Amino acid sequence: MRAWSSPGTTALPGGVRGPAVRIFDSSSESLLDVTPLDGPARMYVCGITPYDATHMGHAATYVAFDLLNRAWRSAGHDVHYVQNVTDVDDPLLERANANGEDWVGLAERETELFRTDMQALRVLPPDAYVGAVEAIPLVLDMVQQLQAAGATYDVDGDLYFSVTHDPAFGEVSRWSREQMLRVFADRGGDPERPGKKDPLDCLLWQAERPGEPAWDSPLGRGRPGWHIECSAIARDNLGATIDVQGGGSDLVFPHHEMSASEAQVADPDQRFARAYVHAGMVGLDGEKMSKSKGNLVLVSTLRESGLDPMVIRLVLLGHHYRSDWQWEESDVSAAGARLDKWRSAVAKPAGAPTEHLVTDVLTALATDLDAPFALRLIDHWANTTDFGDASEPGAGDVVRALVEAALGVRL
Ligand code: 5CA
Ligand code: ZN
Repeated sequence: MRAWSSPGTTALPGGVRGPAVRIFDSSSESLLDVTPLDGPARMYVCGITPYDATHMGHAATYVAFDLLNRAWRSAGHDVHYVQNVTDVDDPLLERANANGEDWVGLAERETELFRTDMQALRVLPPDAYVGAVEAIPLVLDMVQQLQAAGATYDVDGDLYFSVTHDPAFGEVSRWSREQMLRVFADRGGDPERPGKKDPLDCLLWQAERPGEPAWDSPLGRGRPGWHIECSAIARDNLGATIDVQGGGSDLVFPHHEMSASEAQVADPDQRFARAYVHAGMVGLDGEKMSKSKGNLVLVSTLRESGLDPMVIRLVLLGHHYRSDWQWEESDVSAAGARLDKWRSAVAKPAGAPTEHLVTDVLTALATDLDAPFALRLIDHWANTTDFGDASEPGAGDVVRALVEAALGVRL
């Protein structure tokens, strides 16, 4: 499907390059150098299930991976970025039913709103934006490979993936079996279903249910399971091994564990991703912000209230991407004041020296995307420009280009 328009990529001032990018990998619990081994950096980030509008949690996650995209580009790499849209799945069908509307119409409307939100936030679009429905042929190909590998079985017409088939199962999350079992049912799994070989096995293809959409296939009429959607789209667009598999930390298990496992059984000896990267959860009033709980602060509502999207982006960048944090109204006024201060400082004919600033900002971002530190460095530059040494003519242009290229904030 169509992605959104690119805000354009700005060159770094003076042709500087950022350092090699290091990022925290949940699987090894360590900082990994994710310099691409050959060709472009390959990144897959799990996209939305379009049954409700983009909230601050989604926005924080996509802005986090936008920083990674920009850090790789700053280091001189091309980036091949792929994102999915889960445009057929239980929560979407349930919401469409509850609204009394067509599920296709609901998915199209919310996906379009998401595109508009991402564009407003100046998030670089993926090179391939792929819906689950359009990926059905890819899913079917991959399921057939898993069948050939002997890793599938049938329960009353539904096809399951057998997790015990993968010796590396568990290595993404490193969770104990008890931890996995505790959350599986809440996160789309069906541990209690009779006839399963292992409670943790997951659906690959679900036979048609009355009143639900279904597609003809060699596996019978039905629809794809969730995890296989992402492994099939990633493999098809990016190859057997990608550099980064990304999403929010709620996807560590089962989603990223299962999709990696399926991919690794289909392509034995190939690790699905070099790094599994997870953004923290954004909450409101002490609870995770989620469409199912309904405690949402929506990007679109804030935009409609007239708030500059760059203020929203600065609120998000003010929190380290890996931390869990709560949305606070007071962050908005602080980010607004920061944006005004930066805008007035870059507009001056001369400003504080920028040589170290440029390297320090790029280094902060290349070191596990430390945006909060990068913001403080720019604050310091703006303060010095206002009250200290404003000896560099044209410094504002350098900082404007830096902030736009590395942080995605247009001043
Ligand atoms: N379609 C699947 C992924 S294949 C899905 O999880 N969709 S979603 O709409 O529920 O979430 C979209 C992205 O936002 C995911 O990466 C998810 O991890 C992230 N996300 C959801 N809620 C939050 C939150 N409260 N804070 C931060 N990120 C969140
Ligand atoms: Zn996914």
